[in-house]
Amino acid sequence: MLSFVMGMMMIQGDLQAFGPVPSARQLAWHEQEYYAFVHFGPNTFTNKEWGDGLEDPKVFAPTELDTDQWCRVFKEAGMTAVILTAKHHDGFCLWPSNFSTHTVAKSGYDGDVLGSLAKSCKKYGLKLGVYLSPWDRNHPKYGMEEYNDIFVKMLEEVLGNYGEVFEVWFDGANGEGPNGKKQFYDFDRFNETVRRLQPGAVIFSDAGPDIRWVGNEAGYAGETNWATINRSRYVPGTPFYEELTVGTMGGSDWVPAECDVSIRRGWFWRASEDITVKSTEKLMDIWLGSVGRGSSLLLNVPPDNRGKISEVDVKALMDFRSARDSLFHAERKGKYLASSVRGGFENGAEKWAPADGDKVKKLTLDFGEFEEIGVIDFGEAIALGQRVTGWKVAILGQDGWYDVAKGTTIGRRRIVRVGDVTARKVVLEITGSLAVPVIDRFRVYQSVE
Ligand code: FUL
Repeated sequence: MLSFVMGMMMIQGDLQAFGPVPSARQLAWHEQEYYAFVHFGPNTFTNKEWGDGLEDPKVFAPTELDTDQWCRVFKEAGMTAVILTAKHHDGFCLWPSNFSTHTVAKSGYDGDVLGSLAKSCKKYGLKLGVYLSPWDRNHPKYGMEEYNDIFVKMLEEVLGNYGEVFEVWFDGANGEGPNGKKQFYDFDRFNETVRRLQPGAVIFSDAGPDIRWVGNEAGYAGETNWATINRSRYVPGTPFYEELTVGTMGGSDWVPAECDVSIRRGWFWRASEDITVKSTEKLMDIWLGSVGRGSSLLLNVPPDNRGKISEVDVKALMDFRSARDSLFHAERKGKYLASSVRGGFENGAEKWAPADGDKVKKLTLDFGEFEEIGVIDFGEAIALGQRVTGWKVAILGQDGWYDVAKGTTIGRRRIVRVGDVTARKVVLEITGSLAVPVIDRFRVYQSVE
């Protein structure tokens, strides 16, 4: 049983936080795990990935826009939140902004897409996030200091009028505006605005401050995945791809990675890419490579030109949902037994920290009889910092003991698929750590086809 003393970050016994630890807003974010990205705008109607900002806003004309349908689908898919491209690089605002003429108010659609999504999110119990591209290929003031004021005012509209926002996604792209000029973004002001209006929201950009990009758009975190990096190395627009993917052991800042990827080839919907919608096997591999490595998965599911999530995407999401349900079909409970137990922890419990001097550091789950198992799911108590540098999982099968997996980091969650095997005991061994390892999850499940 972990019991936290507010402010001091101490738990029962003598354990204190090690290194940087997540803030309250980051801890809440870590719980989200799997949520939807929604790229929607004029590009949905022009078959482009990057609109040039010269498009007639009237092209944006969904005939059956239904944000309830989006949210119903996302909820049934097992997602917890939605992040909408409220403004992409073309500058088109999906809310009727007073600070641009390139908005939904001048479009072929009569309504406020962000407002409608905010209502649907409430109705279906999903959190709402917003993507706002600082790069704006339409705004006449882009490239001038005044544009920073305008961007802050847009942020104020988006963050002040639509209820609680859980994440603000600042895209890193910085190209030329309509007059050929580039902008020096005032990120300090942008971030202050988010903190002022939405203190609970995490801020995403290439390197935080709260959440980092994972360094690729394929949806995978590194096999080794530290939630820490050295943030002072970064200035906007210079991502160190390798560090973003893997993090830095002993890094000075808690900035966990978010894995973003699209369910289809492009970020925006187009009919010709229906055949590129990812298979269940691919989505599962991505999920195991993101959520299963202690990261989160931001899966883009773009609405079509009717304004609905298309049938093929809905089917892919539901098939993937049932594949996850089958993987985690039934928990196989047993008795926990540790090689040693630190004062303050109960022996026989899933939450475990070994005593000093324990050279073995093993937590065993004993089913008492042979069981079919398919997946092993474990994690660290990250509120105390990320500690483990090496782990191994072994199984007692009908022919004796054998190793099934080993790795470096654990972090919030590690998921190891073992195929269908028979086991009487499963052992998690900690082979290296920066400080006393603190495990708060060690579960085993039977999978079905
Ligand atoms: C990138 C953008 O340029 C793409 O259009 C997309 O929005 C992706 C998620 O981020 O930086």
